Amino acid sequence: MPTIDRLSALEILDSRGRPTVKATCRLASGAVAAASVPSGASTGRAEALELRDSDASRYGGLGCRKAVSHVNEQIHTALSGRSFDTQPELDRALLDLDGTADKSRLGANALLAVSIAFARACATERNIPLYRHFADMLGEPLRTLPRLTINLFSGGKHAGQQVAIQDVLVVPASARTIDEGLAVTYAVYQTAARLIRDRYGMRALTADEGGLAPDFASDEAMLDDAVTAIREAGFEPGRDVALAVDVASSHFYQAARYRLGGMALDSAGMIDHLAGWVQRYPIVSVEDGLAEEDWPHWPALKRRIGSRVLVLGDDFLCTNPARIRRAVETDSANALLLKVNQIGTLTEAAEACRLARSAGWRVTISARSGETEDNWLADLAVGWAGDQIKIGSITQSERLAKYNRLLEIEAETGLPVVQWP
Ligand code: 2PG
Ligand code: MG
Repeated sequence: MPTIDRLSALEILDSRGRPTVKATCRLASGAVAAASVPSGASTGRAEALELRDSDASRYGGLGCRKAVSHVNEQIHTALSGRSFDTQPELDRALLDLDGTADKSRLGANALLAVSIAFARACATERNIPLYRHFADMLGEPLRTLPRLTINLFSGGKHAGQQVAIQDVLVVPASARTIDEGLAVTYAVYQTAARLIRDRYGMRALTADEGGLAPDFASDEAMLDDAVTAIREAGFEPGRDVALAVDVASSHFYQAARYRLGGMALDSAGMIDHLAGWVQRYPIVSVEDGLAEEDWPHWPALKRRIGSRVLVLGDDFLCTNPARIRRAVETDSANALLLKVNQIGTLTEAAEACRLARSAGWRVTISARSGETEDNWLADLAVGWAGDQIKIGSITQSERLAKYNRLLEIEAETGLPVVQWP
């Protein structure tokens, strides 16, 4: 039975140069492992609280020294010497110690770093790969590798709001392996970079997740350019390479209106607008098509486009079991975007995953816009049999750490990639 010998943490920097938490867990057996946690920019209001120092003189208040000291002091003191048979037992102890609904006392960043470091130390102790340990946690066999969804263009909060949509992603739909999917995406990305240079006279300047971010004239121009890049790279849009969009509409929803492209649409108008995109473009997934609090209209969105595309909830669901239950009951979506740091422990994220699956939904396992070089996300996506994985673009090391880990897992297991769409 894994017994905790020592828990410690360090403040490190993420891909935006902002502080985050890296925790290390040493077990009595001598097994030791570390894990670091990511951080979002376009966050949902129902997310667990990321504890920041709020000391304006240091990192603009974003320091994580308090969260780090909570691991080094309170969490270490409370948990060292104790044995935890399973991940839920460890996570239960963390939740009890924090005692708040939103993890605001110790910080979701502190709790999650410990939760994942413990999982990784247990995998080390069991002498198995992390993806297998994650699969055991869910009680599922290893089945598939996730289909890639890779950031090509960015707008919204990830690129200074030059257009409303936050991300346009390519889905290498006909690729049979991760390896092939990455090669296809490279071709599309390089073609898009050339197109941006010719059309916008711009070097390939990139947004937070490595997406290209020129001054698109409109959301439709962004989608048109994506289709052109797919075609000019030699692929058939929709058949070889499809598109996914993260509309992230909570971030342009004010006073019951969606403000995009000079329009102010009500919810029915926004649903019409999205249905038009789904008809005109080879889109297979629409994330946060409506705002996180626009509950009354999500069922209509699902009815309208749900037979053709994933109606995917990110800020809408926040990997929160209570919100997912409500969305299942009201038939408001057909897919969950799963980000463990939205909820704060592996056990609660696993419950979110189970709920989505038992409703027959698809699950997309996602990184955050602020990431570290840690690669546990790839193991999680395989272990929890994610249908899709969303890591960002293929140009920055904090993203490539995960893509490269997927390549390793593919070589090691030979598992097939999920057939989708
Ligand atoms: C999202 C994520 C990742 P962030 O909205 O899906 O793209 O962004 O981490 O900023 O919330
Ligand atoms: Mg999103």
